[in-house]
Amino acid sequence: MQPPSYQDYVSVDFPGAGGGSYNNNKHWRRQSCWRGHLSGSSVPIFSSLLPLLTRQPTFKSFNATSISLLLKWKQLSQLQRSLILFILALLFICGIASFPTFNEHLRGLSEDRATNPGPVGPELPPFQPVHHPPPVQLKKIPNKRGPPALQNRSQRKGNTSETVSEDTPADKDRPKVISWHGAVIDTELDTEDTKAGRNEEDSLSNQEVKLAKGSGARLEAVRDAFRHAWKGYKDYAWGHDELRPISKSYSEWFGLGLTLIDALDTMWILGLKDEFEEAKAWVATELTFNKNVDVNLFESTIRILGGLLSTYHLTGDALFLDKAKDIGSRLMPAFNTPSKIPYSDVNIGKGTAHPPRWTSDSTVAEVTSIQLEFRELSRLTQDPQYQNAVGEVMKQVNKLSGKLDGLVPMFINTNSGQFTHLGVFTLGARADSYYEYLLKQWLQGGKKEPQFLEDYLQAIEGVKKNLLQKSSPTGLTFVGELSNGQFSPKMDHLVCFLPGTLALGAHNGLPPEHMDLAKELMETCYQMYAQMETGLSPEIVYFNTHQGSTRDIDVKLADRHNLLRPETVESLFYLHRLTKEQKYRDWGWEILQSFNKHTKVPSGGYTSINNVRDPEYPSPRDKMESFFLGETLKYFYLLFSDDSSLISLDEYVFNTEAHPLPVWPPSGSA
Ligand code: DMJ
Repeated sequence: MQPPSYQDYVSVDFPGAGGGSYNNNKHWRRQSCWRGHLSGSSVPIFSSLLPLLTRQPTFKSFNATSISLLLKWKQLSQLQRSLILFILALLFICGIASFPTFNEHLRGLSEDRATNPGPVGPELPPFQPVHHPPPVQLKKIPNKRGPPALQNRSQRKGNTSETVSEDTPADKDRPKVISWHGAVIDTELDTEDTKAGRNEEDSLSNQEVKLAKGSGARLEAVRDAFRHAWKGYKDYAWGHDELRPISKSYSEWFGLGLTLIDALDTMWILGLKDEFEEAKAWVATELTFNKNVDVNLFESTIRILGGLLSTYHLTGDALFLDKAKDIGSRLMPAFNTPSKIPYSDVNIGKGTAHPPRWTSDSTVAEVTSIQLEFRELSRLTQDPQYQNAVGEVMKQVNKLSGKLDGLVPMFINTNSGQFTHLGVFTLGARADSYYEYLLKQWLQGGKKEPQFLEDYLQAIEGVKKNLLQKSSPTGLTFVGELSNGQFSPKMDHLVCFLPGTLALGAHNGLPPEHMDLAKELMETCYQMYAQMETGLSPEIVYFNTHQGSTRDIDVKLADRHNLLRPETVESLFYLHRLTKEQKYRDWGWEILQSFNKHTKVPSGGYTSINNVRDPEYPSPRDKMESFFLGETLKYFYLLFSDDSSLISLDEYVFNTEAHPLPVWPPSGSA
């Protein structure tokens, strides 16, 4: 369907649980919502006006009450009457002008999926859904919604280039460099994939093109998606933090080229040499951290420090290590707090740090999910200050009271070092990657730090005991939340990292039941996509648990957005890599096609959307998050690759932004 000719955004801040307006998981972000969906202030006015709009006065009911009203009216002064008439006239005009918005709100509430004319008000240029000719392909995939079409993109000009030379590793601790060849070799064909028969790809040499063709159409589809996303970034946001693909502009968060840095190792892994070289040139000549800018410690650690470290490991290029050292040392002032629990924000130019304006709390996930990166920085630089700082945080959190069976609250105070807002437990926003990093620190260090394992195992038991339930009617296993003893069947999409983490633990010798649970939760996360009309998951779902429910999953109006998040694809990658079950790939393939169908912007880039329940008009938010390139597309590629030595799970741990860091070799070995 055609989008509305113009759109009207209303920005609303949603207050977080006890933490001021810190919101959107780990981001301080305002959420743009469609007026009529969320802007509640207009609703009461229109509700009261509705009778006036829908009913005609009838003189039949001109009864005693009406007469007494008339008498009262006559008792009013001229001024009072004029005022009342003026207000009524004003309400009437507002009502007429806003009736379409109110009408849309009602339609949203009743889950009516009829064509949506959209709200009014000029702002952004219209979102044009990509035209989808018939699929290239491939075997039919079972899909309740019917298989969405894969876009048949125009073939690219042959522009072969020589194989990149690998820098000699300068650091003996650095594990093997993953070459372009390593990146594109797939030993077996994906049996489901037919060869796309494309022309030579612009980023690969002849030899590599052969290899790329042999690696299957699904891998090609991921490369195409990446190139399309990159085109938008390059054309409209080059060197800036995030692409705004609808308005063909960009947004700045830290002003550090966030998308470009987050995407570096993805380009390397996907074998996109030309794109990588261009981005590397920008890092070499343009990227500077000597800037008077406040950055979020967690976000810049996982995306920038993590991205630079992993690119260094994959390429062996010292440029990336130098940049990693620079940003790493500039982030250190965050740890200068009374408790040594770091502040959320650092000014990397001035060397000052501070908590958010409204609180001295930090988020538990944020202070406990920077460890892999700083530990690795210490190992590479042989400077223990980084590891010591993040290790101290883990030591303190390990001993704190306020946990429930290994589950942690969501906030921690930077003055006292104690948990705050006690009694609320979630595996979603503000706590999620605490659990992920317990397991991964244990793996990164070669399984020599038993405290991490102990805490992880205890926490998983805590999840099973307190947060795990089954939905009705079909019995999907889900992870809910607990608030002062009260269970809520709410699950963030963010929780979908958990199946992958559980599977990784089971692969490393933890109880096999962890793998069983991983599989059950994987099915649930997949259903969060499959049961939506666009085939894309909302940000948050609620599961029905009472007998007699007709559907398992409910979505609130405010939670219908999809930010192109990676967690489900990430877990599909782990589950497939570790079980080899084909269904995980097929689920991923469905999801990729849904992204292509509903979030791809014709002029380049992908956009997050407001409404996963409206396939006709999913309502673009005009933002491509850096993690779409850093994580989502990378995990898609690894999911479809048959080469399990491509970022071997025995040699690397992925940080929470999908940047692979090496498992440390036993001391003494190279
Ligand atoms: C990413 O920045 C990371 O994966 C983080 O752990 C969670 N939020 C986003 C992706 O959803």
